[in-house]
Order: sequence, then C-alpha cells, then structure tokens
Amino acid sequence: MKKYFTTPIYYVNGKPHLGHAYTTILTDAFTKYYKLFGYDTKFITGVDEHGQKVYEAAVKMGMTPKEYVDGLIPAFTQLFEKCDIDYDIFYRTTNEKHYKKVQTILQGLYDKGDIYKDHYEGQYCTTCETFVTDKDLIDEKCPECGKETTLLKEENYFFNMAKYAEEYEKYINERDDFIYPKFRKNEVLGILKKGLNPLCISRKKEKMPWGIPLPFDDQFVTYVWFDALTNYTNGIGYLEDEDKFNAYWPTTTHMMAKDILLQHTIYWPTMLLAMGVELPKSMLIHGWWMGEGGKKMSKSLGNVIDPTELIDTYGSSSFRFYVLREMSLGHDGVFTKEFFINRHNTELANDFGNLLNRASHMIAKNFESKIPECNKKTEFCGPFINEFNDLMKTVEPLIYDFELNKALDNIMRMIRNTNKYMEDTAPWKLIKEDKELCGSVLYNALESVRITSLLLSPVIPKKFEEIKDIFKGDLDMTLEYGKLEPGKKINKAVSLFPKIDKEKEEKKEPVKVVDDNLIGIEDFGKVEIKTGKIIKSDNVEGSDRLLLTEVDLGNGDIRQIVAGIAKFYHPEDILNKHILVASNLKPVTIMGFESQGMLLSVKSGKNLRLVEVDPELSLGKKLV
Ligand code: ME8
Repeated sequence: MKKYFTTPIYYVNGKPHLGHAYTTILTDAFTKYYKLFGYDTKFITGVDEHGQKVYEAAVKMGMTPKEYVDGLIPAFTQLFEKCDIDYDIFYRTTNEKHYKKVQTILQGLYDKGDIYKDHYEGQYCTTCETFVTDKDLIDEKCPECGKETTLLKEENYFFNMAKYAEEYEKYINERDDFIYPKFRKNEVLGILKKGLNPLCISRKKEKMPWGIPLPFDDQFVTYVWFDALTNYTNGIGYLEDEDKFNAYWPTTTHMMAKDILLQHTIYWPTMLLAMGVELPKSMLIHGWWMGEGGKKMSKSLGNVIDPTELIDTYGSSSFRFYVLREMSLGHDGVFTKEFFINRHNTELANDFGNLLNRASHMIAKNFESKIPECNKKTEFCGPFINEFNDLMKTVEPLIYDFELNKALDNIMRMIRNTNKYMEDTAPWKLIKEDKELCGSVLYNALESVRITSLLLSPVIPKKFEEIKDIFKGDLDMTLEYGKLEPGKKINKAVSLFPKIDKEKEEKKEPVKVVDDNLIGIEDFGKVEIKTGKIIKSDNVEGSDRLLLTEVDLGNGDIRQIVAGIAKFYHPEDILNKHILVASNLKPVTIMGFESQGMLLSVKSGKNLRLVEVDPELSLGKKLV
C-alpha cells in the first residue's frame, strides 16, 4: 500500500512563518499516520523559486535571483527540521530536471493546440502572482492582499482550461472523496459552472526574466503556476521513472490552504487532463491562521508569527500538538500564546503526563519495575478494554477521512478515561488488598500508555522517542490490545511534559508576533551607509534595467556598483550626483559585474529616484 502526500511549494521571498510550518507539519503528521498504519509513503515539500515576487525581492537586495533564493533555502530546511518534519523530497524549481520537464509538458500541450498565443490586457497583482479580473478588484486593489495591481497589456500564451471542464466536472460529481473538507466541493463546482476563461501561462521575458523559457517561443517565460504545480508530478518520477510514478501518483493527496484553492482545484486538474495524467486521489484544503487584527497571517501583511522561538522555549512536540489540535481542519484558527499554554498544561502536562507517571511509577514501586500479569478483572476493566478496542478501530478511518480533530479528540478522551479508570479502580488501595488484581489494573493502564502514545506519535514524534524509554526502547508497535509482555522490565517516566508557569510567562515580553517590517536597532546598526559621488556611469549590455556605476566613497575607496535604475535614469543623468551607498554589503555578481554596494533610492508609484545628499558633505561619511 502506497501513499503520496504533497504540500504547496512555498515562495522564497522571505523567511517562512507559522502558516508554512503548519501545512508542512500537518502533511508530515498525516504521512506519519499512514506509515503507522502500514503504508509505504512519500512526502514532498519544497520551494517555488521563480516569479515576479522573488525577482523583485532579489533586485531590491542587489542580488541575482539565484543568489537570493540560495541564501533563503536554509531558513526553510532548518525550520522544518526544528518542527521534526521528515520529508522524502525537498523540491526546488530551479533544479535542472524540473526545468526540462516543464518544457516537455508545455511543448506537448502546445503541439496539441491546448496552448496558443493571444492578446491579454488585465490587472496583475505581483504580490499574489495572479491576474485579477476587474470585477474582483476591491477599491482598485487586489482582493487577496489589498495591494495595488498593475495593468498588464501584452501578447501572451494561454492554456485552454475550458476544453477539460466538462470531463473534470463529471470526475468531481462522481466522487465524494476528492475534495476535503466536503463543503468545498460545491465551491469548486460553482467555479466550473461559471465557465473557465483561458489561463494566461506566460510573461514576456524582457519584463520578467526569472522563469523557465517557453520551449516554442524563447521571448516568453512560463508564469508561476505552470512551473509550480508540476512539481507534484515531476518530483515523483514523471517523465523519468515510470514505475515509481505509476506506483505513487494515483495515491496523491495535495494539502494546502484556501488561498490557492483555485489553482489546485481548477488549474491543476485541467492541466493534468490535458497532459493525459490521472487526477490525484484527493485534496485537503485547510483554513488560515489569523494574525493580530483578525487578518490572514501573511508575509505581505507583515503580521506573521515566527514559530522558532516557541519551539526553542517549549519544544517541538508541544508546538505540533497545539497547531494540529487547535486548528479545526477547513476552518480558520487564531494563534495565541494563552491558548497554547492552556493546551499544553491541561492535555499534555496534566492528562497525558499524569498517566505516564502514575502507571510507570506504581509498577516500579510495587512490581520491581516488571510489567505485571493481567489475570483478574474489576467491574471497570471490561468496559475500559472495550472502549480501548473501539478507539483503535476508530482512529484509522478518521485519519483516512482527514478528521484529524476527531481522531485527536478520541485519543485525548481515552487518556482522560484511563486516568478515570485509575481513580475508579484505585490501584494504590488494591495493592494492599489484592496484589494480583492491582497488577491487572496497572497492566491495562500501561497498555493504554503504549497505545495512546503510538496513536499520538505522528503528532508528537520527538516526545514519542522519549516515551519509548519507559519501555527501554522496546515498544511493540502493534495497534492491538494485549501486546505488553508481562515480566519485561520498564523504566519510570521522567517528567515529559513539565507544566508551563502561566503567570511567569505572562510577565515576559510578548514576542509571538514578528512584524516583518520591524528590526531592532542592533540590526539597523549593522548596515553601513556612506555618502558618495557617482564618477562613472554606463549601460550594461543586454540589460535595459541595469546601470554600471563607479562611486567615490572618499579616501581612495572607489566602488563598482550595479544598480537597477536604467529604466529611470540615462547613464549621464546621474554623473556627479552626491548620493548614499549601503557600503558593507557582501559583493554580488550581476550579469558578470561585481557589485560592491547598493545605491539608495526611493520608489514612488512608477517612478524611482536616487536619494541625493548635500554636495557640501565630505565623501565617505557614515549615516548616523
Ligand atoms: O502560494 N495560514 O506559496 P506561499 C495557514 N508558491 N497556512 C498558510 C498561511 C496562513 N496564514 N500562510 C501561508 C504559494 N500558508 C505558491 C504555491 S504550490 C504548487 C505553489 C501556507 O508561500 C498554506 O499552505 O504563498 C498556503 O496555501 C501556502 O502556505 C502558500 O504559500
């Protein structure tokens, strides 16, 4: 039995945040559940490296796009490691095979007539990398991120999605297990009913060079979605390893948030039908983590939470438990530190921690740390064992139905019920009256520890490794009652989930929201900005965007600087200007020229101006 899970590939235009961590943790947890239930799984995540957003971010930093994306990759891989995420494939769209496969796919569709050239005029949002129709604009701005859109008029290539709409509609109508949560199915059918416009799949290379060139017209690059979505097939052997692809692809589940529902439930299936590839098995569309002010947490809104600090302080398992338990799949969730502490303290420290301690400590104290026999029964044992068997039967189908919340509800209820079973049977009293009966109760309680821990292991993998220590590393992984072996030695549980002192935490600085736009003075202090004079300025051959300048920073410090200002200045316009230079940036090579700093400028609407300073100021003076 095989299973293939995917996350979106994330834009590399800033550091990842809670939202990115969440989808990847969610997908990781599902992959781990499938593994637990005996599946051979593959899990792909990665990054979406092309596109206008990345290109603009790189230019802003004075870097080439590739240098820029390379520099940001560790932020993603390190965060995923911190979150105990075990992906099989970390996909980068700048990899060479991807490049070729995207071109092969495009050529195939072009040859079939599904891709054709036409005129396009419309509003384009660079933040969301999406064309926005006039009727969707809100106050002339993008409905998704609220930023201004720009009017794009160009000849472009289009994919004829409508050709496959009917076939796709039939596919959805015939299935109840394709789109999760199920209430999203009608939304998708509604989009199809309205009719599908041709999808613009290209951008003029001269305007946006950072993309994969169309194989049939190298004046164009393919626009993000055709490049990005095919990572899912390309990463699992498409056009490369047929056996692998055929084995895993039909089992695919795509996970994402609702912001990219349209791209996944409309663009992608019609693309796959055109490619002649089977549609994925299912898609899970979750809600958004909301930031302060009730708005979607997003890099462009600057209201994101950095999970790193929470994980460093409270551990990855508590963090994973919180995000997976708190977010009701399909709906939006609000992240607050108060809720986080409450969940940790009640369910992990009190309920689960208590159970681990009580059962293992009583066995250590009264049974020489050996698992007791289970030969006798109290009146509570029968119903307890039944309930327990029911739990094992219910969790697996709930996971297949993406009902993670219900599965976790059931597991946590079982943990509470085991604590209640201990209270009802009172083994601390039984030990004085009937040691054999006491041993039987403790056997059942410890078996509940084993099974509930196993069922929680996909959510709290790191703590699960520590729980295994109770069983001296030898924990039977079978989800069946009665697998503990009497006579085997165990260890006492150490405090696995220490309680968080809420009052102490509340006194700490609230650090949960990291405003992308705010930096400390210590960070600002790292940037050295100096006065300079432009003493040479030329065009850069092959680029209509760059000027090659030389800037005098005084004391013989002459810098070569490549500046993205050619659209706003002729070379001679800027000669002898007194300007400001970021002078301690690492040199980067742009179009073959080393750039040893950055000219400071201000963009206002469509215009850009260099920041000029009083020529009376000496050269090389630091901004203070
Ligand atoms: O859209 N709450 O990349 P992206 C929950 N590159 N999840 C969130 C979230 C939030 N506030 N913010 C982000 C792209 N996410 C494209 C995808 S796929 C072929 C190409 C998660 O960096 C969520 O999974 O904007 C969302 O769908 C994804 O990050 C968007 O990531």
